[in-house]
Amino acid sequence: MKKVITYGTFDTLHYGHILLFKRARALGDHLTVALSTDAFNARKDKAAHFSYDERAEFLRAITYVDAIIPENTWDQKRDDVVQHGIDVFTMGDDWAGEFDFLSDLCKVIYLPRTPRISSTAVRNIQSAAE
Ligand code: C2G
Repeated sequence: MKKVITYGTFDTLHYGHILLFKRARALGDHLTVALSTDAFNARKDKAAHFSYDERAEFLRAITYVDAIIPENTWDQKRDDVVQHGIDVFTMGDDWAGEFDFLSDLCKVIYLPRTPRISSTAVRNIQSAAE
């Protein structure tokens, strides 16, 4: 089984995230999503609208996602790749080059980011509609 992993906050889930999961899953037979915890979001200085449990609930509803693990630190990726037997690490290309250090352990692929959509944009649409 070819295992793929990707990392992120995935707040205010939108089709950019869904397209990422779809393409990531197509790189293998199993996709693990390392979901940023609320504490790690604080370290990323990223204020998520939804809690870890709520964001994990969203991901569990997505057919492309096979497993969810918590992302607690920047430094856990190498251990994750080894412990979970990961063959492919993938992220959107706004991260291009940032994780090449994993290439001795697994394939590293950056996927084109979906244009014109972001969690911030979705939140702005929501607040404008209220
Ligand atoms: N993404 C995308 N298209 C968008 C928005 C996001 O492809 N329109 C991708 C990003 O490139 C990223 C993933 O969706 O690969 C998750 O994005 P975020 O939830 O913003 O996660 P981020 O803050 O980038 O956290 O250790 C890595 C970090 O946890 C990544």
